[in-house]
Amino acid sequence: MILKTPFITFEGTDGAGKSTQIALLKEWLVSHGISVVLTREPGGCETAEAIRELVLSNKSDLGSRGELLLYLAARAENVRQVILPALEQGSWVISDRYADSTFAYQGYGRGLELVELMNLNAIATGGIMPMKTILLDIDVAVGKERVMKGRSELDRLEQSSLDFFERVRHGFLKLADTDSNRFVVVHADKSVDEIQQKIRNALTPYLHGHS
Ligand code: Z5A
Repeated sequence: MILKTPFITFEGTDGAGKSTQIALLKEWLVSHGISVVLTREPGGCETAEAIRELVLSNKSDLGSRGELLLYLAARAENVRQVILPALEQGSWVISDRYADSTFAYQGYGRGLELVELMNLNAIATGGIMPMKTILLDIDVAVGKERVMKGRSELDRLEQSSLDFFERVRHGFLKLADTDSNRFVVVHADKSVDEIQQKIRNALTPYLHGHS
């Protein structure tokens, strides 16, 4: 399917600063008269938010395959209920995580077969992939430190080992390397403003003709 308006995703390991950057990007786009719909994964609509609770809960005893299918079920609903309708109405859509999180976390992190994940993801999304993906790349220990600040409890995923997050980070970088037209890799150990400027520079070419 050819998308009329930009569908942008943000990816990265924990604490990379996605939510912070997405909020600033939205302000900037709105100041250019662009209608923006934000979503996140897992989540975005009521059904997918219910799946989010289940998949991130410390009480869930999930194996890799059960976890994978829950992320994909949440995505299918996010695409059907939020992403596609917004794109069809001419809004830009920005998603905090999407398909590349599945490839990086369930593929490189958990060791599930990448080609199978890509096929299953295509079933969940009907083949909808982002126009641009901003990968905020950060040292996993630095990201973890940011996430831990002011938190008394970590969720099921956040409790994974540093080794796991290293594999995920490496996975994201490999994905970016093999699809360099779609990915923009931004080093996330800089100041919030410096990172935001790089993101805006990367998206400036899309401002005209897409508002
Ligand atoms: N997951 C999966 O396995 N498979 C899938 O298919 C999908 C997801 C879709 C979702 O967690 C989990 O599900 C996630 C991947 C997995 N797992 N883990 N672990 P989530 O949505 O709850 O969490 P997250 O996406 O990882 O977000 P986050 O870690 O909370 O962080 P963030 O959005 O990237 O960062 P932030 O909230 O903007 O910033 C974090 C802190 O750092 C905050 O205090 C900021 O003020 C601070 N910050 C931000 N930027 C900076 C800079 N530049 N310098 C210093 N401090 C900063």
